[in-house]
Amino acid sequence: MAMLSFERKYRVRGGTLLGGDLFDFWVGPFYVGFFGVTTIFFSVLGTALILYGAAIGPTWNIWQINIAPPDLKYGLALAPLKEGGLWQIITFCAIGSFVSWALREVEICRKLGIGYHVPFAFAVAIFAYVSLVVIRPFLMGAWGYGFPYGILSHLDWVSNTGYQYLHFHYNPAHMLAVTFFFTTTFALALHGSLILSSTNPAKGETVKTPEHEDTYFRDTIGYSIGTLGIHRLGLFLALSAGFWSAVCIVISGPFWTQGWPEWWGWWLNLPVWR
Ligand code: UQ2
Repeated sequence: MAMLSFERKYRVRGGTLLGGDLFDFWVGPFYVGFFGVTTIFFSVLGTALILYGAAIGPTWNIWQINIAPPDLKYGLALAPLKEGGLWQIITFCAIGSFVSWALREVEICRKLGIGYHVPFAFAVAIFAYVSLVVIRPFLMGAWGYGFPYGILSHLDWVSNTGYQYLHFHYNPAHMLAVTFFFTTTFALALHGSLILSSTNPAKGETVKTPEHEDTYFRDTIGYSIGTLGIHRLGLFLALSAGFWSAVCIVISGPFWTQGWPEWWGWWLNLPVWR
């Protein structure tokens, strides 16, 4: 296994949020910690329940397996196991394991003495998921508004939910989210291609420095954001995509019940047109 020379210096005790020294050890290259234990617990239990849900379902066709949330009539109550209760426990396990993983990341950051950027970024992804299966269903008054766990079934849910608002692309927060997703891929294409080109020079030439990378973009578009800057920009773009995704679905229903095209009536209704 890789054992970098500086690992000995940073693989230290302490920095734990919970459990003190109790779980403060490694298994091979992996830090355990209290939240490593809870991650394993929730992910094993959740996965087992998904397999059980598939086993009591009508198919093993990987595309068609579906674990549905409860009927709307159950509101925010617990549903019988085979009528959405399974979905509720699986959702609880999913959030339990995602949050455990984020907190394990926090503990590792504390050991290393680095910032919390990685767990913070992961927390935004968790927020996007929680907005779909907890926040919006809670605001709408029924767990049944959560999305089903299945490959095709969750795509159908997205399609149906979108058409309930006539044309989801008119949702301004959705517009922002899509634009941030596209800009993220654009920035990563610029960055990945630049790094690969400078680290894979022509035969007989040496690997190039960031000076060459800066100069490439100054020569082509007159501006270079820099080696640190591109990573700050990438993080900002990616987090914004996740954030506006969460906003665009949470406002659909709880704060806007008409079709999204109608929302643009505010523009047509401006007093300046009269
Ligand atoms: C850059 C730079 C890098 C990069 C990239 C750029 C040396 C290795 C990709 C160029 C990026 C710019 C100009 C920003 C583009 C803006 C948006 C919104 C996509 O300058 O510095 O470091 O990887």
